Amino acid sequence: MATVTSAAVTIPSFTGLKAGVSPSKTTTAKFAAAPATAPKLAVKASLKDFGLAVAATAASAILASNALAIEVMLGGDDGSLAFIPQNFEVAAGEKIVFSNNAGFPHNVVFDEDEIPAGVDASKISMSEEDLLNAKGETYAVTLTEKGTYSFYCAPHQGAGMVGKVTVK
Ligand SMILES: [Cu+2]
Repeated sequence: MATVTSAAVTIPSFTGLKAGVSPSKTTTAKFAAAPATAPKLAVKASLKDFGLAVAATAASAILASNALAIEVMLGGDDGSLAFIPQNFEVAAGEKIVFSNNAGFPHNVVFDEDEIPAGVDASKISMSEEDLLNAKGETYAVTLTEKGTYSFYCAPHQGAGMVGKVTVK
């Protein structure tokens, strides 16, 4: 009940401020006030859409740090032993970040018989004994040779934890 009331009060007051401020500033001194008014309005708008603004900032921060990147989860929230997504495409040179999620330990091993000719599986794989043991641990790889690559999780290959990526 309290939240509904405060929301109902807050939103009209924002609207009231915006409607009241912008015309009076602009008419008073067109050239001096106009540049000052625009940033103020922008700030109010971002406050009003605070949740959206935060989400957008987080997303752009991630994009900025990995200009091109795709994230693949290791293990589903439902306990499934799988790569999610299991079959996907990337651009040549796009970073693939495997992120440990659930049902670990996991790892990422490319199948030397199911990768493009000339690619060294050992250079793009984790070693079979190397495992991601905690949630949030990652293994990142960048594939530059076009073609299809099959990979698996050594501990769970028998349980069907396999995946495929097509580099375009
Ligand atoms: Cu696994």
